[in-house]
Amino acid sequence: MAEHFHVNTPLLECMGMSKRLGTTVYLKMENSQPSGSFKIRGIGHLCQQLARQSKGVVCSSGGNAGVATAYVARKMGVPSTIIIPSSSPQLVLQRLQDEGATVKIVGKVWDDANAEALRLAEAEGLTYVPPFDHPLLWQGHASVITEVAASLGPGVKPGAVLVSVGGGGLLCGVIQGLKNVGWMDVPVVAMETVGADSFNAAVKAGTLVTLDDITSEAKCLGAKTVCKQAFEYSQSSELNIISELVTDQQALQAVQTFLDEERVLVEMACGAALGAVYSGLIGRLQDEGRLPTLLGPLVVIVCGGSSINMEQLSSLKHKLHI
Ligand code: PLV
Repeated sequence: MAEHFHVNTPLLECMGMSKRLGTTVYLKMENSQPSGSFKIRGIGHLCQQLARQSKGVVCSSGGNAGVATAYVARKMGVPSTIIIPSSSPQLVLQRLQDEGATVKIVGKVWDDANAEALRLAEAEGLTYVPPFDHPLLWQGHASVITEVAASLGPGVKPGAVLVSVGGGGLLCGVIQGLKNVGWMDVPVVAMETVGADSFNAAVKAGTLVTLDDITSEAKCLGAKTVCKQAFEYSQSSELNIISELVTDQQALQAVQTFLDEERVLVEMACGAALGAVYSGLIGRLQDEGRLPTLLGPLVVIVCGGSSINMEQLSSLKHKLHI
């Protein structure tokens, strides 16, 4: 059996973003993972640990955790059931079915689908694969930073790392990775969209917050409550996590600019992180002194995502009046 399911992704210098910021920007191309997103790192690791003897796995997902689970399960020869909410686009359903998964559509947002996944795991004795809240996921995701360190080479340290936050699994993995390579002092800019902002709401409130609803079109960022570990990291005086938001329009504009300039199509969940550069937010944070002068290159985790194609992009543009 494979040691792991993810690939070592390229770290590419991004001329367009570097020009905008006046500092070197590197893109960690997680969109080029076999499942189309970083999720395969953590989910591959978790399934290796927990699902070897399993009679089946069940995952609740906005889309990408499901695709990663279905991919890993197929490679392991284990049946998979993926529960997605009705807000996930049709193309994800197709992608999951192509991976051989049994797909159920339950509820309106991820939290609804998750309740069903937990019920099914219990009732049918399936291994539950959480999309973002598990230490094994974070351990798996941490490899993204180990790879960045290896690519940058000795003596080069990022000035900051830019990530999108949904349930906070990627953020926890990135922090774990920064700890592993001795980069705990590197600031992390944690991006969400307005309307899928459970991390930002928790940071502002000083306690975990459950949103009433997910009103953003970045459905893969749509966990109503961020995981506890992500919130706890935000409270740690040893870490510098800057929580910021972009609008849906800014996230979608970022997806378009990225497609135009880098010729890569990613979903809005990823557009949230890209939007921090393209909307001028990073520059503004620096001007305001909230982001320290970057002492090294900015590393953007291009988390990717499969919930996008040209038709979906047009439909989102129409919906968001762009
Ligand atoms: N998406 C999860 C949770 O959805 C999922 O089920 O796929 N970028 C992309 C492309 C994503 O798909 C996700 C998470 C994130 C970023 C955020 O990662 P997280 O949840 O670990 O913070 C509800």
